[in-house]
Amino acid sequence: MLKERAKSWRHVFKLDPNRVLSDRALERICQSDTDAIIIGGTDGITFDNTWELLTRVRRYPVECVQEISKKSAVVPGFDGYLIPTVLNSGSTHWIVGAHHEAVKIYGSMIPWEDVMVLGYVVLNPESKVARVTKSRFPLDKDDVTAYARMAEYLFGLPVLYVEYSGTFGDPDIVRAARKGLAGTRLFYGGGIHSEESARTMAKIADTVVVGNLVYYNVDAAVQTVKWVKETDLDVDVKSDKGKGGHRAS
Ligand code: 1GP
Repeated sequence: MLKERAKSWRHVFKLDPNRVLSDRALERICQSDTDAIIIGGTDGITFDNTWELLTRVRRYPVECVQEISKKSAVVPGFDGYLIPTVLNSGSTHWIVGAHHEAVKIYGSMIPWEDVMVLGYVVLNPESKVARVTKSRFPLDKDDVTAYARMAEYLFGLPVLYVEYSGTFGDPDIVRAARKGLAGTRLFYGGGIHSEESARTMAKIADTVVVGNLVYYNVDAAVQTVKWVKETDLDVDVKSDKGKGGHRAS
């Protein structure tokens, strides 16, 4: 089950099929000891460029999953499929609409045990994903804790994804997300570019996602694996279970 395997993800890379990455850089990313590679992006994603990147990643023994952003680009042969739902989207399309269209057509063929839903809270208003999904702002700490509790207790989602895509987030906001979670995993993504940024979010989130850095500083990107994995979750960060550190392994 993908949901079970994802419980051991501490660090993942997200690769964009619409961006250029040399063979040497890809090799270093795939052999970095990251826990998984997510292939996906917001625009320019096609069946062909996704297939091509999957084929290149398949030379290495790393788990590789697709994050689906449109149904025409779904490629068979991944180890699993991540389905985003944007909790603060202003458009039902990005909450349940696209999902309904896809399941209506492909529902009988979907390998459900290899599918996992990610409950996104998009927090960078300047990001492409915020514009495309018509995400609603502003969100304060209480808003984010509420989304976390909804993900956990109302919708039973396996993952809450705090998405700052393209910019480093506010650790207090990420802590507010953590506060609302007990068993749902917390993914953090956005602007990880240095040892300090990697370690800061690794103390708060169960899984740290590194994207953009791969494309402008592959040396630092590879190092983030070590920085994240060496860092323990901060047990003093409040969660609904009243303790931290229980979800990292
Ligand atoms: C994007 O959360 C990921 O979906 C990672 O963000 O590209 O800013 O690292 P960055």
